[in-house]
Amino acid sequence: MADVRTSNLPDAETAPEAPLSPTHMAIRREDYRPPDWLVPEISLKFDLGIETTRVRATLSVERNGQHDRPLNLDGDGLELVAVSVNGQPAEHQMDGPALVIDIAADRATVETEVTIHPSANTKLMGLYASNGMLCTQCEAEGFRRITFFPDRPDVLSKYTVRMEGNAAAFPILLSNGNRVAEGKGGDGRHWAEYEDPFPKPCYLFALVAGDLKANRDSFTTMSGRKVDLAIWVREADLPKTQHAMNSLKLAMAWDEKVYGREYDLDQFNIVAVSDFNMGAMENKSLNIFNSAYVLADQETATDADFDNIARVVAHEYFHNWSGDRVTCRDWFQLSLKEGFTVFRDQSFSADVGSPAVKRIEDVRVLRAAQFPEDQGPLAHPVRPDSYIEISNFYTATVYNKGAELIRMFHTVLGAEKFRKGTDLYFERHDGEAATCDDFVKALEDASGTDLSAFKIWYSQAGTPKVKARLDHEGSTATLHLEQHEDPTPRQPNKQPMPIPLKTAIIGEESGAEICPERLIVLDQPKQSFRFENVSETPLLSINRNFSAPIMITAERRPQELDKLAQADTDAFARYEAMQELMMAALTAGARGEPVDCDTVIKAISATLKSNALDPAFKAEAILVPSDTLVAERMDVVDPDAIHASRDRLRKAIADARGEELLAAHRSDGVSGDDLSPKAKGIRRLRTVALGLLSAGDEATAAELAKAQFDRADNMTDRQGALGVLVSLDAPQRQEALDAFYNRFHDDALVLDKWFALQAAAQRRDTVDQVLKLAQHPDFVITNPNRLRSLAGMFGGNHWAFHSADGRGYKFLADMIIAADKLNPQVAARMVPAFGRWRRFEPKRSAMMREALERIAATPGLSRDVYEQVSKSLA
Ligand code: 0A1
Ligand code: ZN
Repeated sequence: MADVRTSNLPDAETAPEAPLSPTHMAIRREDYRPPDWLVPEISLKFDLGIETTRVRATLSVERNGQHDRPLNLDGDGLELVAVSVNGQPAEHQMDGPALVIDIAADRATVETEVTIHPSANTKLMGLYASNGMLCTQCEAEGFRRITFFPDRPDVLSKYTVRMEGNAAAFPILLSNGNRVAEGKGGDGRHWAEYEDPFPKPCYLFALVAGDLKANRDSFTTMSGRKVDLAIWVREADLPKTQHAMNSLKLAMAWDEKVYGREYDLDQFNIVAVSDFNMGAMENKSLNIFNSAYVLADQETATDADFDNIARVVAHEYFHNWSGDRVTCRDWFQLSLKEGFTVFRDQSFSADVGSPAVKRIEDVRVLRAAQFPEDQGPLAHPVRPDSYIEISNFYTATVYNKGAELIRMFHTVLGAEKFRKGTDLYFERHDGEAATCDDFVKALEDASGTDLSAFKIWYSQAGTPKVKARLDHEGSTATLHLEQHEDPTPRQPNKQPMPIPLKTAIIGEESGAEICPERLIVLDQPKQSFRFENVSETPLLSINRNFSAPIMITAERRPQELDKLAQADTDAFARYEAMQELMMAALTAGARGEPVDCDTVIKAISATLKSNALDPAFKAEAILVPSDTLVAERMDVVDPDAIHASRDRLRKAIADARGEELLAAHRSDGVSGDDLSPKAKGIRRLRTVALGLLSAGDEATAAELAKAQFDRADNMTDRQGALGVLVSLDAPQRQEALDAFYNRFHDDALVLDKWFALQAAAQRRDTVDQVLKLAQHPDFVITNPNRLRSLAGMFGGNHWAFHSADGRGYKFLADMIIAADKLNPQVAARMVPAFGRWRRFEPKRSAMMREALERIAATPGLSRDVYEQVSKSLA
């Protein structure tokens, strides 16, 4: 480890940025300066209306340090009515959208009054209207769309909030903290006042006003305090809130047990809204959620939906400590709260479900979303060095790779020392805005371990590639490892990383762990490690449980992988062996080389027949890697060749092992309301087996799928069956789609599934279907969930999006351009589908580039989309 540098990569810092337009300037991490003025207290008064809302803000401001710079308050789209300082009308200037006030004294009271227009707010940032209610989204920079304020996370204030509005339109008025007063006004109006005792950055401010009903419950904390819990939804949705409530209580108990973290206020509210840019938001004591992560029942939500709700409810709750009590100094430190909180929610989901399956799912997400990001033009470190629009950095790198980084600390330190470290971190930085370095320092100080070498994971972008080879002589096996880091944008020269690899040796004959698992840390470009007492032919089991977020190529024969797939003592490594086996066949097929289907078929058959494996694991293990994952392994991507290779392998499996797949498909004995890991596993295997069967005899598979669809007493089976049917050419396809639509068209979240399933269909005419769906009366471009269901889902449908005639590219580019005029944040999140254009065969590569250029040339492009397209083209 001694050789690994942890400095900030000098060559990278001086490398040129993407070309920037003068209005779209980059913000740089190294330019951080503490705030000129602090705002210890703020009082907000809202006169609420859907069309127009009036906001009066009273800020107590304090000069921070010795300087004579004016008070600079961020604003965005605010109509200024009045400004005063210490009660007197004040001189002020506008610097672009910001309000600048010269203040002679070191302290002052500044009052502003503005009007804003929630119903015209299609960006869904700041205060906006959704389904007749008003709600806020302030992370990252939405508060400046509500009032003038130093909108940065290192300005922490105590909030008092008074809301007044029509009692019939807004019977429920909520904000952060405790409700301290309420009353009635004239003209059918009423008001409520809230105080939040914990100083917070403005991105955690929230307000909700609307006609909502609550599912109420309570939780008694470990010190015996009773917390009132409420989940607020429209009345008709109340029956769908119980799973979210159960998840919340589980998360509260888990954070006490595993991290010693207790909830700190008397109330905790969750509100579900149907128009929301992201998943959910951790506003102090008033979490606001995309309704997709709150509402569920057996009829309308799949097992995956239930799991996602538990995960997101826990994630937002965990932010109360990792995010709210300790927040980020600046947005470059975003992973301080997000990477850590994702690690916490992953650990929670593993503990309440099946740890092996959860790890497989997490790694699949990482590979499908983060690895491509890390190897493409939008690659950035977990702690980025610069950004144009911070919303573009809520990425898989900051969240999921950030979580892997925390996991590595956990692995290297062990659970006990890691916990000591987090205890110290929370104690040391409570009430502060901290940095990633502060986090590592707390882990180091509490554990007495030098972690400095690992800090390069924060600053160096790109996925390390490791080659592994195991030699065997006498009773010694030697593992030879080599690491390599490719250049990424603005980081042309890389340094070796410390890579913690959990490694064991399995005996080929005995199938036993002949050298028990040990943690080795590869921290040189090349290194060898010895294993003694090797008494039989050794098989290499490496990066067990995916201990490091890397790509590893181990020299292993198909027969070795087959053996490991059955015998490895680490469940994740068993899954990996199976995936490697399939991946080798798929990439060979895509390159037009001979394919060894037999070993794959044998391994799948053994997995299906095993009595030792549970159904959920079997389903994951036999799932053939997606086109997207295969494309990541190809030097030149030809989507048709990849798709054909995958179809051939699936067909070979279906033809050879139809009976076993049918048995797995038919295995039953669970009812739809059984949400145990076992029941979920049986349902998952049922549909995965059906999917494989559909690659064989289509007509039979269509019958089986339609039977599953018709018989289903739960959404998992129903959606699973429809997901298979949509890709088939059988009469049952349209029948099932129509039946689904007719039954669920009034339920927005289920209708999203109807759009998404068709956008994900593996068919030659998917582009045509998607174009038609974009004209469907139920397609609403202003609703982020609906837009993602159609356009976002289509962008991830590798074969269809990359259709050779370029119509997929045209469709998505048109959608991005149209959406950008309404909601830049959501539009920008669809750009990465074009990001890897350089890796495609020349015809598609040129068309993808043209699509990006056309978006770039659109007049009035938002900062969000501009940053993504200009970096993709650079
Ligand atoms: N902090 C939230 C994510 C989030 C970020 C931005 C948002 O507004 C557009 C909304 C939510 C989380 O990690 O849950
Ligand atoms: Zn988060």
